[in-house]
Order: sequence, then structure tokens, then C-alpha cells
Amino acid sequence: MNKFTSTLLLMTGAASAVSVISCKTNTKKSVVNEKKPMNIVYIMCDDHSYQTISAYDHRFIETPNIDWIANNGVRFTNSFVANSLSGPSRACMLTGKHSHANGFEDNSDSFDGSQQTFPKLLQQAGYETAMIGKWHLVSEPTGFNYWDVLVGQGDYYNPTFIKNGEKVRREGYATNITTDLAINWLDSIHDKSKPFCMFIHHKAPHRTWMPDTCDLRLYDDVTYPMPENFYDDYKDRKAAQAQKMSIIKDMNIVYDLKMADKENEIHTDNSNLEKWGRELYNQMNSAQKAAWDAYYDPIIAKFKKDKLKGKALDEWKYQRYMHDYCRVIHAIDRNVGRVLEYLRKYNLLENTMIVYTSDQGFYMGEHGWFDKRFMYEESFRTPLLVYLPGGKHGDVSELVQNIDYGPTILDLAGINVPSDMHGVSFLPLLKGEKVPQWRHSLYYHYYEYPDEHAVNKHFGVRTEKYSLMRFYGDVNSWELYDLEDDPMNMHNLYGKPGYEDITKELKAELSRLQEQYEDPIRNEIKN
Ligand code: SGN
Ligand code: CA
Repeated sequence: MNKFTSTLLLMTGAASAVSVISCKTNTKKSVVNEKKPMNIVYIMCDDHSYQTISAYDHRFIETPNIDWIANNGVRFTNSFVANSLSGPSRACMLTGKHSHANGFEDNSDSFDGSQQTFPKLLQQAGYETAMIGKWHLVSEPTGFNYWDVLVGQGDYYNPTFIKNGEKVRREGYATNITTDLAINWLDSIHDKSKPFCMFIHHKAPHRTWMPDTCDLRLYDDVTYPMPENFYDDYKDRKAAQAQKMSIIKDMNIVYDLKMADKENEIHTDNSNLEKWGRELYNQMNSAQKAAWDAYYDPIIAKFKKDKLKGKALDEWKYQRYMHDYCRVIHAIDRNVGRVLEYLRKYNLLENTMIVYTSDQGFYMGEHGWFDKRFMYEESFRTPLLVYLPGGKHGDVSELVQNIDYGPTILDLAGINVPSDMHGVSFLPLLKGEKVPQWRHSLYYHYYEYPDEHAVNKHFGVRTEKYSLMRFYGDVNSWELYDLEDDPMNMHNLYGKPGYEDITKELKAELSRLQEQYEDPIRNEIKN
């Protein structure tokens, strides 16, 4: 394959042109081309920030293919997760339940695959179901006719998958391979009378943000704007003071920023990360290594010569991070274009709902951070774009959460939503209907501590205007934010004069939600 060409084609309009930018494409002829009940193509990336989708934000990158979904469907402007971490988020999505109820609270858990999930209910109702790409729930996937998932987090280059129980190492770049598998599966569906639900779960853009070789030089001339709170001092926010996800302090130059010099002279204070960084490189084949070296070696040489210090070094790290992250996003966008093109080509845009989302939001240097986990806006939020044939075009501002995806898709398929699911169907919002009784608050609970970035456990409630968070464990503290005045969560108002009434109201709402969802934490910590 030619991995060194990258041609940008523009896309516009609903059913006409869908862009394909090609390093390598593998689209074959289809057998899935008959009118059916509604199909679902659910595309979820790992750690894709809404800040790097141009349907949400133009500061960093243009993503025309992902934007197509927003331009021809709905852009959710208040979309959130229930627990901002991969495994937990996926378990919430599959079950429609908060973490304490589905049993997967942090990434060290193993998913109980015998429990009810919405793919199982779809399958029982006659859907062909497929799970392709990152799974990250440890136990084997259940409820899928076909599953072909990455081992653990998965690798960017030449990754190993587990295909219906068998390990297969595949040569190439994960985002392309995952898309190839998705397209091949669509081609392979023989029972044309059945609708399908396909989950395309990209590993990208998870750490360590390794671009495809054909994208290495992209955006070389771009200088990314640093967020205004990059040098946050975390005043009045004890949990933020304790975290270890700082670009300045915790991002590893060799591992994260690719400064693995051949002379082995660059060393940091984390030899494990350095070793892993070198292993990632060693997993590449010779053509991949050659392309990698041709790009990174001169950058490494300059980095060694420049001996940057202080703010110059901080800013260099930020730019390096953002360049790689955006290149990885570009490959996702190109591959979303391939899927859209396939659906258009075989007239599947007429009867396929397309969802684009991430397992959580991500920090693009806000508060000086990478990673996620906090109930602060950038990581509590997640992008959500949905194309529904015949549905609404435009923004939906109601508060939605990833526990709602299952109920929505079941509703679309005409299947009763089980009463034990915590989420609710937002299908009426997709159809442009008004829902007067829609929720006005969301519940959040994060558990993984102290691994890996030292973010203390916390739960909280968010309304349209406020968020109230309760950190517990090593850091025991409350935080309150007025999101209209302070959308970046810089000023903790908890305990400040004038906020007594709203604090009381929010605590009552928090208790109500904990009662409604039966979170056992309510018996241990009183609000
Ligand atoms: C890995 C990463 C962490 C990341 C977790 C969870 N370290 O452990 O930086 O927070 O995944 O991410 S790495 O050195 O292995 O890249 S999650 O999205 O999968 O939950
Ligand atoms: Ca993730």
C-alpha cells in the first residue's frame, strides 16, 4: 500500500459527496443494499475531545467527514459521560446503567458479560451485531454475531486483535485496519433480511498519539493556541493540586513526545515509560520505521541542540503533543469518510442511523493537562453527533449522557427499553420533538484512584448552570462552579458567602439522584 500519499477531497451536501482522504482504502462491493428497518453504525473513538472536532470548535483542526454527521443530523451541545474513563464508560454505554449498577467502576475491573446489554437485546430481536476495535472490558464480548477486538488498549502499529476468540496480528495502522474490518463485515453480511448494528471503536486518539506514517508531516507549519488556563495554579481545588496528568510535569519526552534518540542519550525520570516508548517503535516494520525516523530524527536532533528550558520547553511540549494528536484525528476523519462513502454508495444512508462519539472528553492543555477523569467540563463532556434519516438537523441542547445511548437505539429499533436501565431514550429529540419533561440534572461518579493519574474519587451533580462535586478518599472536599460565569472550572465557589442556598439545593438534587440510581455510596457519605 502507498502510505505516503494523502489527498484531501472536500465533501459537502447530504447524500451526494462524502469525502475520502486516502492513505489506503479497501472499500469493496456491497451485498448489504436492500431497504430494511433502521440500521445503526456507532463510531466511538477513544479520548477524542470535542475541541478537536470542527463541528464544535475550529481552533485546532478541520474534520469535514465527522462534521458531515453534524451538518446532516444533530449536534448535541450538552453531551456527557457517567464516569470519564474508558472501560467504565463503555460499560455504561452497553448497559444503560451507571457504574455501580453494571459493576465496572474502573479499568481494573472485568465486565460481567452475562448481564443485560442493549446489543444483546438487539440481537435477540433479529439484528446482526458486530463489535470491532477497542473493547477494553477484559472479559470476552457477548451479544455480538461478530467481534474482532484489540487486545487491551491496542497498538497503533501492527496491532493484535482477538477475532471471535482467536488472536490475529494485523500489519498496518489501527485506524485503517479497524475501518477495513468494519467495511469487510458489512460486505460479509449474508442475511439481507436482517438489520444490523455495528460498533466501530477506534483505539485512536488514545495516548501515545502515534500518527499514521502518511500523516506525519501534516500541520507542520501550525502553531496551536495554548488554552488561557494552561498555567492554572489550582487555587481552592485540592484534587486538581494532587493530579499527575500535567503536560509540563507528567508527559514523558521519550514515550509521549517521541524523543527516543538512537544514541540513547535522552533520559527522563521514568525509565519504564522510556522503555515502552522504544518498544512501540520496535513493533513497527522497516518501512514504518524508515518513515518515522525520516520525520522524527531531525526533530530529535534539534531538540537536543536547542536545550530548551522553562516556558520555552513547556510550550514546545504542548506543540509536540498537539501536532501528534491532531494528525491522529485526521486519520480518524479520513476513515469516517470511508464509512460514510460506503453507506452512501450502497444507499444505506436512507436507513442507517450514524452515531459519532468518544468514550469521554479529553484535555487539550486546559488546566495544563492531558488525560480526562475529572468532572470538570472538558472531560465530563463528550462529543455526540447523530445522523438520523428523516430526523432533525441542528443543535440539541438538552442534557444527555452515555447511559442514554442504549435506550435510544432500542427505541429506534422498536424494542421496549427495560425499566432497570438508568438512561432514557433521546430519540424524540433526534426527531425534533419537544420533550417538556426532559431531565435537568446529571449524575457522575468516578472511582479510579490512585492509578494512573492520581485523580481522587468523586461524585457530583450537574445542572444547566451549576456543577457540584464531592471528592472523597485522600482528598475530601467539595467544589461548586457557576458554569455560565466560569465554564473552565477555575473558581471554586463552595463555602463562599452568597452560595448557601444553591449549595443546599444542589446537595438535595445530588441525594435525589443517588437515591434514584441506588448508588451505595449514599450510605457511606452523607451530602
Ligand atoms: C493508559 C494510559 C493512561 C490513561 C489510561 C486510561 N497510560 O493507562 O494515560 O489514563 O490508559 O485511559 S499509557 O502509558 O498506557 O498510555 S482509558 O481511556 O483507556 O481509560
Ligand atoms: Ca478513553
